[in-house]
Amino acid sequence: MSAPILHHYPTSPFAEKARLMLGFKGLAWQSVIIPAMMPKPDLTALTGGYRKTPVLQIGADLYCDTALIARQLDKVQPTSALIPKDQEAVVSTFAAWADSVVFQHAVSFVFQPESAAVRFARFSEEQRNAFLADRARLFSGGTASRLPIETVRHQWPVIIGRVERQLAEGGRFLFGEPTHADFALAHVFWFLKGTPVTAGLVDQYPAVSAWLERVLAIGHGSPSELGSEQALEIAKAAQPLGFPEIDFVDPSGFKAGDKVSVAATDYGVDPVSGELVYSDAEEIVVRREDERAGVVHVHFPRLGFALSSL
Ligand SMILES: N[C@@H](CCC(=O)N[C@@H](CS)C(=O)NCC(=O)O)C(=O)O
Repeated sequence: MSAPILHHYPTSPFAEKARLMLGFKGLAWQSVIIPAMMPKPDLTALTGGYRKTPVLQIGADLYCDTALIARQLDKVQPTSALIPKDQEAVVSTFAAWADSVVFQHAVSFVFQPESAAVRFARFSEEQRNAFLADRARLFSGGTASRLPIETVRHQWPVIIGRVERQLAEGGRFLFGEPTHADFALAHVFWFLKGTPVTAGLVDQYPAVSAWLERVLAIGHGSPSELGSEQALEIAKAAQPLGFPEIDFVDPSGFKAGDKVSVAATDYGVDPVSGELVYSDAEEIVVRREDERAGVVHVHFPRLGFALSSL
């Protein structure tokens, strides 16, 4: 198996989640730095249109969304499971909540005017406008919308207070050993701590702060740098992986061989078109061909993604 390649950029919270999961697994990985906004021509040549950050590449297989990246890392390296089989429901459900509800709270806090001013301090006016226009496009057409700051302020003590009370009882991690749930929550708090205006939303909770230090101390392992052109060459030279024999029947009647498009439903809803080659209860895989990337399989989680006929 070729080494996992993470397409990411330093300030992305979901990328931080993936970097920590790679560090936790102790895998040798390669790092491709991608632009923080569109266009991302080398990334989308691989994914067929999916633009969110991060994306994990293993040879000619592309894994979109950190929920699926966690599952794939468990397949690559089954020891120290991110999603232990006997905690599947609690860990995956908690992680999905952290990645959506808690993250959306953090987005509203971080982009409130006082905090955005600090975050954008080093941007020129042109860069700031370009970034805001890109993020407006990112959110158009999806179900997610920016939560009002009054709402997130009002609800924050519930969200972080529950975690604080649980951790104050003495657990080093949320559910025993570190799992997908810890990384899904930690990247959101890391995001808040990235700006002095929002850091206090985490710092005033001592048990959460001590837990966050433990999770971040896991680190990123030791990635080696790779250019995006080289990542494309690696994909082109590789064959996509095969699939297990399963008897899953898609509830909407899709079958292997159908021409489909897959898109996130919340934001970043750019569709990826191709041939459905595999689907199970968790995952949807589309085969597509690109001049520069060759034949690739693009993998998506079922949860949070819609499948439609072309
Ligand atoms: N559900 C996705 C969310 C990813 C996400 O929202 N990433 C942000 C960066 S933290 C993003 O894509 N922003 C726009 C961009 O990078 O172009 C996941 O788990 O990977």
